[in-house]
Amino acid sequence: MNQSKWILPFLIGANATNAVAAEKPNVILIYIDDMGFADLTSFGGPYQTPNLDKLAKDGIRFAQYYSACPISSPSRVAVTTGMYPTRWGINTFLQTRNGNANAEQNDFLNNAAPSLARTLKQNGYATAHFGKWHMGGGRDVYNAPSIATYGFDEFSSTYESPNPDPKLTSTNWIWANSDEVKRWDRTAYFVDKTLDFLSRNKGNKSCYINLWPDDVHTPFVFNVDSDGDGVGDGNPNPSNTRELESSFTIVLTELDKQIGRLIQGIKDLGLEEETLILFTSDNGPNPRYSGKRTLNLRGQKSQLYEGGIRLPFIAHWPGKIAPNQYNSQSVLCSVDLFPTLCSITGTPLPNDFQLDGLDRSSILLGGVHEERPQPLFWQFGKFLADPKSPHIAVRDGDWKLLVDVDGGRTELYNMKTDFLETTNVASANPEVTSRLKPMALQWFGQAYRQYADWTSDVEQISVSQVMRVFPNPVGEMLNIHTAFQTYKVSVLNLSGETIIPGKQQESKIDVSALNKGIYFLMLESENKKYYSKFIKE
Ligand SMILES: [Ca+2]
Ligand SMILES: [Ca+2]
Repeated sequence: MNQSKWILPFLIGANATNAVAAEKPNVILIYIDDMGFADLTSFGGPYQTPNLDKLAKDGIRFAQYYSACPISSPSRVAVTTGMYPTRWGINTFLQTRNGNANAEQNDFLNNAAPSLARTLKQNGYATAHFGKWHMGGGRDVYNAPSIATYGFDEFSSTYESPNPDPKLTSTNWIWANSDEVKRWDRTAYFVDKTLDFLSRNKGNKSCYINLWPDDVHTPFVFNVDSDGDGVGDGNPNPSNTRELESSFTIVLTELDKQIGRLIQGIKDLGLEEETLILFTSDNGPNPRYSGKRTLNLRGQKSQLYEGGIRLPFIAHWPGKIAPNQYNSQSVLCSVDLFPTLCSITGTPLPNDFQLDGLDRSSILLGGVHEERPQPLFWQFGKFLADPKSPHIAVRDGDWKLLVDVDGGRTELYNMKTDFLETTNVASANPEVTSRLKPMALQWFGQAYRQYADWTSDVEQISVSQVMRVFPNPVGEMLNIHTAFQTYKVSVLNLSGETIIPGKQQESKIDVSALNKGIYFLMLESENKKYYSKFIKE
């Protein structure tokens, strides 16, 4: 400290960078897919997760962290926007256009919504998304905006995104054994990209990175090792074994190993004390294996009972977060991460929308319990919700009330005395029920699709910065629109092989000779590559 004070006046440039790095930690948000509350040993479960348990031991664990929705797409929207996802017209998993219409939801997150990555980028962060996206793109949705337009400098994602990485997308589906990076190597691939991004920005810019693996979502695919020598044969386990608990534990072990490698890699880069790691899941488990993955919390993925939304949460930042902390009292929610991270990094909040989350930085960093000053709300799938749970929920203090959108199926539980939600005490507590039920329904009436049709008359940030492709689907001629001065656009097949090589600054590509099907466009500019998909009719 003293030393840098002495050096500062003479080396303003270099020290300005260091000072910024000291105030603004790298932030890595590890967002596991379908991980149950008790998948980690440190959260009471029966499985072995030594690396994740060390992460928990060296930081702080929370017992009452909630996802804003018990399923992928809206959960991810909540983290991205800091807002309840139903406001943006996303209430269940994004699927085909027809399926989305049936669920009364949009095909993708509006890129004019607040974005945590974009907001941090405006404060000088380098930003990257590595892993599953599922906020638009895939199936027959071809018009989802590029991940770049949400404020990410770099990205690599899967089929369920507007920018599928060809190495992960050899076919028109979420995974295939013909993918260059095998299903069981995906987490390693995303960890490699995370470490590479940190390494390239070290000493220059602080990083915000989404590390959003496909694990531990079904199918549980692993590299079969038939002779048991620790080296896989290169073949996936048979399809009828891909939901078994024995397969799940193999995938969980591999995930744990890769996160261990990430933490070691951050240490090796000398960035441990400059890096805040947040670890959690997007929604509860499936299958739940008789409650082993939820510590007997009721329900699972796709339900508003605790098993669907209460998830493991770890914050790790050596030197800033004291080790061995466990906070069982404070209620946190995924919508809090946006304002909390803005607070920690000294980043101004966007002022065009009111965020639903709260700045919980003091709890996150210090573990000091604070009551939540306002209730939390959930909505899941007005029409498609699993009938095992009502569609709307509210948590206010120790009380949690669930109710259907039509006012039916009212259930009340006390989270202090009955967090397993065994006994509905709605009729035994009429004054609580008559307060919370209208509150929940009123919230739903106000929030449901509130900004679903919102359009901005301000030019959307960087929509055209990377690439816009039209028409799509395409008959003969494809038009490219990009703000890059120098670029090259090639057409690749789904195996990533170039079939129409790019020419400099070409804005129209004749695709009349291509067979019907789905192809990638690859834009190369300033030593970066961006991918978009199009369909040839
Ligand atoms: Ca999920
Ligand atoms: Ca072997």
